[in-house]
Amino acid sequence: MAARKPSRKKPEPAPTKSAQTPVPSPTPVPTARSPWRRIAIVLAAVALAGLALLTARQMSSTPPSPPGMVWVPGGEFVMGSVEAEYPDAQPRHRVVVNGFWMDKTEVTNAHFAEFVRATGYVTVAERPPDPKDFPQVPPEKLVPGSLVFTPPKEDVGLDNPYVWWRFVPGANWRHPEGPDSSIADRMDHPVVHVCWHDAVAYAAWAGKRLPTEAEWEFASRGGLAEKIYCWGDELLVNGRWMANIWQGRFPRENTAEDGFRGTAPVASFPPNGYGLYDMAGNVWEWCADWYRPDYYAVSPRNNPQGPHSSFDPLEPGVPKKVQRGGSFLCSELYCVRYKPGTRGKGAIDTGSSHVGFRCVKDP
Ligand SMILES: [Ca+2]
Ligand SMILES: [Ca+2]
Repeated sequence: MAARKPSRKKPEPAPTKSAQTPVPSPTPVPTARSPWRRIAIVLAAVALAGLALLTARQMSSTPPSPPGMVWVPGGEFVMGSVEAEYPDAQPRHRVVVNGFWMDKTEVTNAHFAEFVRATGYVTVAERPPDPKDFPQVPPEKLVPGSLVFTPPKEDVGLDNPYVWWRFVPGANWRHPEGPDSSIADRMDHPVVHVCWHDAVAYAAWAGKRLPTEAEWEFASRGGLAEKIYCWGDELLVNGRWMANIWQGRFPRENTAEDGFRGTAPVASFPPNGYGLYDMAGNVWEWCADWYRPDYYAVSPRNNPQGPHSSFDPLEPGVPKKVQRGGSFLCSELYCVRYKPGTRGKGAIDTGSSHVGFRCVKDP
């Protein structure tokens, strides 16, 4: 009888790296290579830990933004306008600003209502004017109120703004067009009829401050160098309006092609490169600086804070602060001051239906 040929057991497949079930490894047998592998692993771990620490330190240099704000990194930029019709925005000059946080949007009616609820603050437009400040005005005419844009019925010349601005008794931030108007359906619109003092009071309550004019312009440019608009060099982008300004023949005809005849809810248009909304149009925004038309010739390079006092040759006795960004009343035909290099100004005790503000905060 022939001897039975011993069968060869089919070998087990060798485990592969892709095996789903881990096979318990036997007690490791020291080899000549293993100490070096362990050293390499330890060194790699140390390197990774160092990298993680470095990254954490870098991140901690820009801590998380406070609610509703974005970080605007500091930097150097060219401030001002090349356009000859804006001599107060010349000469263009190089400016460096430090980084800061800025409110993403204009301060809204909802924000301002929260401030008034918490503090009982009464805006300047809600207070009766002091007869000492207006000796020529009969006392019975000294009533609280504010300036409301009131379009004329027919075409008018563009050289006299008093034609379309009217003092309305009882107009204030709660009643933007007068006592019969309301902000009930405009809580997400920018607050208006706030003067510079009102804006400063809000900022102090919020633990913030008003931006300097240089910070405001740097922020509005959104990281783009020397562009005409906050978003580039073209007014319309793919046929779309990029800001709430005016279309039609100012001041009589308002076609509202951009979707809004007056103020718009904040952030109705795309943000700029820093994530800031309405840095062009919607409402003018108060800055911290006094206004002088000749300041750019003497402005320091680093973090300019504005001149020590105000002077506007058009109204020499009226102290004015800078306003920036233009409003829903700006158009290509009249007041193109929604462009980032241009400037506005306003008496510190006077608001109107197209002036608001936003705040900044230091790290
Ligand atoms: Ca509009
Ligand atoms: Ca604005």
